[in-house]
Amino acid sequence: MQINTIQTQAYSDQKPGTSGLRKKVKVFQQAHYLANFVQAIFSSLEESDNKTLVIGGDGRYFNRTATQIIVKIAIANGFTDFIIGQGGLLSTPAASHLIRKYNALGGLILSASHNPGGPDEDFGIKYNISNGGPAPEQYTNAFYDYSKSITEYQIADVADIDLNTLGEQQIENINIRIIDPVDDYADLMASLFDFDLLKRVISSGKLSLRFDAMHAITGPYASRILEDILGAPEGSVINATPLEDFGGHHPDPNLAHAKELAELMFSSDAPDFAAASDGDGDRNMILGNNIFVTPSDSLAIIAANAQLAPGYASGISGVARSMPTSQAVDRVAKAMNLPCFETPTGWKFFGNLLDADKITLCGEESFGTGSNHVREKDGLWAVLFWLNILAKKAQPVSQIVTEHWQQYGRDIYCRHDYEAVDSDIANGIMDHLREQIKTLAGQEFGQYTIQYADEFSYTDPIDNSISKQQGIRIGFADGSRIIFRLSGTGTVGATLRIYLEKYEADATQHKQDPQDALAELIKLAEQFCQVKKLTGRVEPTVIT
Ligand code: G16
Repeated sequence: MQINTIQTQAYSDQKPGTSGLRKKVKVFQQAHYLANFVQAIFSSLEESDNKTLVIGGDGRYFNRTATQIIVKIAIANGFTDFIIGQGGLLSTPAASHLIRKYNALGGLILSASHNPGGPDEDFGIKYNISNGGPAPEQYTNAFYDYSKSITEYQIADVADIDLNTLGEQQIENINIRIIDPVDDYADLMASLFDFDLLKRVISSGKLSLRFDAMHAITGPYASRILEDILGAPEGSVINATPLEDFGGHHPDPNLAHAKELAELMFSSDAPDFAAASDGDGDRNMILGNNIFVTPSDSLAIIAANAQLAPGYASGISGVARSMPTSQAVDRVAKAMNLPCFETPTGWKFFGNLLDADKITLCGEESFGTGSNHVREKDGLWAVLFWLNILAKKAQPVSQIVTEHWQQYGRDIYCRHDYEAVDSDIANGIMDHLREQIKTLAGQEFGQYTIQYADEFSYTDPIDNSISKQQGIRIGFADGSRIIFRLSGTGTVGATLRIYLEKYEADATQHKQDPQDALAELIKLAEQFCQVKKLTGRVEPTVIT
């Protein structure tokens, strides 16, 4: 087999963000752009005898082209065994599972998650390590460093592989397995949840549901598991066919982008339960008849009821949440006498805690929930967990949520995003906040007294690595918080995220609309960061 060495020029913008390298498709289509980054990954990895690689993506535009390029560069770099989802498709949690199950060295996942797809939209690539989780920062920093001075890459001169036909293909000593993307994942889910019970309540219509796959990767997974295996009536999974442009929508499961589903759940036709997932299948949104469950509450409720699912019946070792996620799960952990960790935003920060069995469950406000079953957040897993809880408790979602609040109090929560802000303005806002936090502690603003103001820095308790500048925190004496961060996943300008949280112990106040309950904190946030004044915007781009 001929291996060609191609001369190339370095790009300066290949720094991975919160979750891999995400750019416009047009950026990835520049000469050698993808090849450079893939070579940078392989050249940065330590020598290993393990030559197995998993490859799959969410099916967005450029997925197939990228898969062919990656296979050829991987062959040239010594990989001999490939596990690839049919059609180049794998959900992110399924890819994580395959890396673990087949002891691969790692995997390349092609996705820009919840960002829109299509020739003029976004593409992304990330490397996951042998534990199945996203490469930690020491890896991604090494990829970036290599990419800045790359001069050549290696690529095998072989024909495109057949991505459509299940089974094995051989190119000399190279073994390529095209597998069904859903099979292994469905088996894993059956091992964690009570599928017999779920089959009974779902197929008999006792528990009605709607799942919106948003024309993204979870379509085939949800159709197989919810309809074929668990017996939900045909049509329970909507928008089930993955499309390269997600039907022109943002495959982002939140109240803004899964609007139709949200409207259904607040109408008289609402089923008992509804959920949606994102482009690559790792996020989830949970809804009940007449109620939206915030991701922070969802994590807390799953933790409090974990023993109801067979895979977690023997107990959980601990929990973790990203720093901007509400403190609801902390209250559950305290009551259950479990350790609770606060990590920076990014699933990669949970990996070490999961590997060391310090935690079993973890989650983020950004619609991500997961456990030690894989090393990614997992949308359908969260849906099945909720269905398992609903089936066991035989109560509506709204009752489970309100009773949870009665027991633990409610962390009223919302996030305001200002998208595509000029990067200089956004950086100026953060710099100005950094200045202000030096003197904020102890100051009073209306009913709120500031207890602390700092910039979050994280020391990983397992490997002691330090991650600085992970968001500005303003904490109040009553436990309320305002947090400011710049997103690490956007592809246009900068996205300022403002996270607002207020603790309410009084059950008579639990029905409040978050925007009303948080009104004073929202005003204070603007007073500190002045994003409206500086950008001329009148409201956030998205409220979740
Ligand atoms: C990624 C990360 C998550 C993070 C989210 C938002 O999710 O895996 O850990 O919470 O981005 O990050 P940011 O606030 O920096 O935009 P996904 O679903 O996009 O891969």
